[in-house]
Amino acid sequence: MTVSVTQEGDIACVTLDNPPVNALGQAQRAGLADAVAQTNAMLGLRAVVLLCAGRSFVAGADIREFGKPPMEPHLPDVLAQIEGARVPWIAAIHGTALGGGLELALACRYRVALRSAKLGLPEVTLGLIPGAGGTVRLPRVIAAADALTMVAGGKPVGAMQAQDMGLVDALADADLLDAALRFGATLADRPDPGPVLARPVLNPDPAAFDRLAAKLAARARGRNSPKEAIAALRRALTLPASDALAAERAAFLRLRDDPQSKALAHVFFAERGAGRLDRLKGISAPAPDRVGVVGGGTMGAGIAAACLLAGRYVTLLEQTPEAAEAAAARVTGILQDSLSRGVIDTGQHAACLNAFTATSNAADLSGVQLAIEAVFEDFDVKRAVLAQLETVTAPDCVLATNTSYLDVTALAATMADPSRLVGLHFFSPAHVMKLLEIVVPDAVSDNALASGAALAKALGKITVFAGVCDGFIANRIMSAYRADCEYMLEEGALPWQIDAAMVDFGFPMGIYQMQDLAGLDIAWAMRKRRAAEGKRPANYVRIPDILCEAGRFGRKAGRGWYDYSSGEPLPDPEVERVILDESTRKGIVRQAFAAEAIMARILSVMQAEGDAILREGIAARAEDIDVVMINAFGFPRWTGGPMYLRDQPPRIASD
Ligand code: 3H9
Repeated sequence: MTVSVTQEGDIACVTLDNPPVNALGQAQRAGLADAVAQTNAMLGLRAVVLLCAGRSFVAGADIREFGKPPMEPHLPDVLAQIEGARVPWIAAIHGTALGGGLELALACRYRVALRSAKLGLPEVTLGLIPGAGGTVRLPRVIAAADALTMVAGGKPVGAMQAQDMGLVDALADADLLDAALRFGATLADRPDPGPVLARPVLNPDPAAFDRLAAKLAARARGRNSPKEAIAALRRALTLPASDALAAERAAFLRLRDDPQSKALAHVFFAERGAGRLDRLKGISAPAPDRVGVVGGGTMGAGIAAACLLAGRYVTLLEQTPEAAEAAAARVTGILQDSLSRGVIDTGQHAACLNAFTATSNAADLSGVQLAIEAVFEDFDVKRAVLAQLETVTAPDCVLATNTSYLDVTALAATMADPSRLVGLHFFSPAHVMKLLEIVVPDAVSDNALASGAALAKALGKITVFAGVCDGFIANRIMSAYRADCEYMLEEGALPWQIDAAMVDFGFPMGIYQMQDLAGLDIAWAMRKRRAAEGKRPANYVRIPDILCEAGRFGRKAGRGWYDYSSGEPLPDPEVERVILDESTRKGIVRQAFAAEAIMARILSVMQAEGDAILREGIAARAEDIDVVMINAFGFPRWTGGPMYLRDQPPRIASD
């Protein structure tokens, strides 16, 4: 039974129960339609409260049904029945009311929400627009501009903001059902606002709407759905409600078959599947509460801040009191910034500060349950830190290395107990970037792996398990396509042409601007180390070394692949001359590269490296590689990722 009806005095309670997030599939739609018929037939009712069992209100239509033929009853019809019910329905919202879930709540006459609840229409993030009246009902409940932001931006709002907007009629602190029943008892004293669809749209200021629409459309870049969402909102403001509803439904059904929405659904499920590892089935570990971080540079401070923001106690170890103080300043700077940007409130900020200790005394790590080293990327340095950690922490404390490239199995082999070591590869800035690669060395215990995974979940990271190899998944693929881009430079392309091709494809920035932002000197130092170890390939490209020798370390130096003297990245004739000279020196006849040819090459290198990674068992599934490339390097999400894209018909990268 997914929908049940009970009675509390003169109020009926309709409870939807479809774990884990009450997604609306055919059975739930049918159950709701039955509940409308049943409650319509009940005598002496004042109202109906609609609530959900489990951790959340409705998270939307069941995305798993999208690839299948539509099944009756359709959601718009069920919502019309709720809106036209004999007595008003009150949605009682906890957790999240998203997509079809918020549309369901909008078909109710009133909405009561727990303070912690979130409400939103995130369909654009799935390449869709609302398909059950969301674009038509929302601007009849909140101001048109707010509705546009929610529909075309896709970001949910908190219940308190929703109340300010007029989307929520009452807030509850704890007992939601009780609050909804009490709200129901007051209905006789309130003027009836009538069914939402019968109300006029709110504040349809066309000029303000157009300005906001232009801003949101610019942000959409290659994605089709935000532009469709804007068009749907525009129709809702100008057409009769019934016409706008019909047009919204037609657009929703069209977009549901659009390659972008199929790709985005692939990513949605891939991100949720990536954090699963067969060997951990049935094994769970509590997320460590007390975390140690060794090294307080940019990465270590970011990791410490990420842990604090996720409610952990953090002890950060540096080599000297001065270094500990500098690291503490970095961490508190991040926390202050999080406070200023509204990521945390003053209470949470104070709690983070209380939970944080920076020290130069290794013994202070004795009580931590998991310690992450984020020290200089050098095998011997990391080996020494791990040896120290083994002596100062308890034997059951999990140890983690944040190395980007080093052999984690070899590092573990230097330890007294190699089963304690797991790789936790964060991306910088660690408190912002969603991706975390969990690197699985040969000797790691299930418990250490499960603890690392539990910490990642507590930090809200998208996790992907990776085997041990040079660069794991993300950096290995990046190294491969970066190398090929350098060959393209020698063969005839220029950095700004390669960057433009990548941006046109949908990347937020090209590989050369990205390198300039990160700084060219770290990779240069690594190349020199590898050369000293005799690891220089025969067809080595010298161009980046020549730039570094000239002090062109990127944005921070004002010069790198680009010239930043004006503040903006500008193509630089000096860089072009270095590239042309190198082509001449190697006897390469330069040829022009079209943007499509550049992208085709980059994609084929990514896919070939991805295939090698799968063959070697470094990644378990092709979709794990998609998840990594999207979240580490901004590979355009709406294409589904490089591995997914390869199996699709061409031309889905842009509209
Ligand atoms: C829509 O509503 C269209 C309508 O306008 C029109 C209709 C006509 N369907 O994320 P989690 C699964 S479009 C099916 O790990 P969390 C998810 O796969 C939809 N399954 O938990 C996972 O399964 P598993 C608009 C869904 O607590 C499990 O639930 N709605 C759906 O971190 C737990 O998910 C959205 O875009 C679904 N709609 O986050 C919201 N949602 O355990 C999409 C979740 O087998 N959902 N699952 O891996 C979310 O954003 C997050 O899941 C949510 C919970 C915030 C709700």
